[in-house]
Amino acid sequence: MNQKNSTVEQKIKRRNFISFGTFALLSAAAFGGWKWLYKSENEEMGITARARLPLRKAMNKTEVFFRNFFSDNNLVKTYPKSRAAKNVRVNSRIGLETDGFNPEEWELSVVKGDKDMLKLKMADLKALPKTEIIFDFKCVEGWDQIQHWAGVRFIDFVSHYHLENQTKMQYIGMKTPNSKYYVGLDMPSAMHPQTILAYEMNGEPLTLDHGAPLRLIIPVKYGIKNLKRIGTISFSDKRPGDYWARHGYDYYSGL
Ligand SMILES: Nc1nc2c(c(=O)[nH]1)N[C@H]1C(S)=C(S)[C@@H](COP(=O)(O)O)O[C@H]1N2
Ligand SMILES: [Mo]
Repeated sequence: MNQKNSTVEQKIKRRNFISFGTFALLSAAAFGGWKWLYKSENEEMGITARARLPLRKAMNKTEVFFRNFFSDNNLVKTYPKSRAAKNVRVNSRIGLETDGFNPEEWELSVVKGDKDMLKLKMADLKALPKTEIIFDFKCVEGWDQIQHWAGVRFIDFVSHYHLENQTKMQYIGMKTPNSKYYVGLDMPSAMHPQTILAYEMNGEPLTLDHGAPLRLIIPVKYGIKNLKRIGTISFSDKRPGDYWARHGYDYYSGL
């Protein structure tokens, strides 16, 4: 072997040593990081699916970033009526079981405080200003459709019933009359000017499949948060339970 070749060989050996060393170091760091994450505490149970606390913290940071980025004044894109689907998709029907539910006897319960409950009938809601919206409804399962809904804007509802103290809280919870489907909403999204308590679709009263007599239309969120057949609305500073968040979906579920 001549002089030249052996220096080349030495160089290769050194390179191999360096790259193996780097690999070993990085592996150790990755393993350490994994162990740290694995050993760290779980977030508080019961509200969302379980995640290690540091991960939950990171997720909350991203959520706050997007919340600020898409803040209140940003409106969701709307469309002309002619673009609205005639055959509106029905997705899922949790909490819409026919267990003795009678839309004629339906009332909306609004929990204002411990012993303070509003009970409203359809006529009360219809007496408020009606707003319509045509927008692209998006389901996390991967479909979307331009749909036409109408009802009372949540902010109009709040000011008419003087719910200012309640809406100073951080969250709203809504559930079906049988409590089988329920959603938690951050207050800014609920108070977004395009959020509607809807009683009409394509100019007609809602059908049972679409959430008659009253459903939530919240265009800044994915379909999962658009609760059909609202029974109760309540307010809190703690995150209310959320059906799909409990099954591992993102609690915020914003677009
Ligand atoms: N009560 C109730 N509301 C619900 C659901 C449900 O299963 N039960 N599914 C949600 C989901 S995942 C979507 S995409 C929309 C679908 O609304 P649609 O059936 O009117 O298209 O309703 C939401 N609201
Ligand atoms: Mo959905």
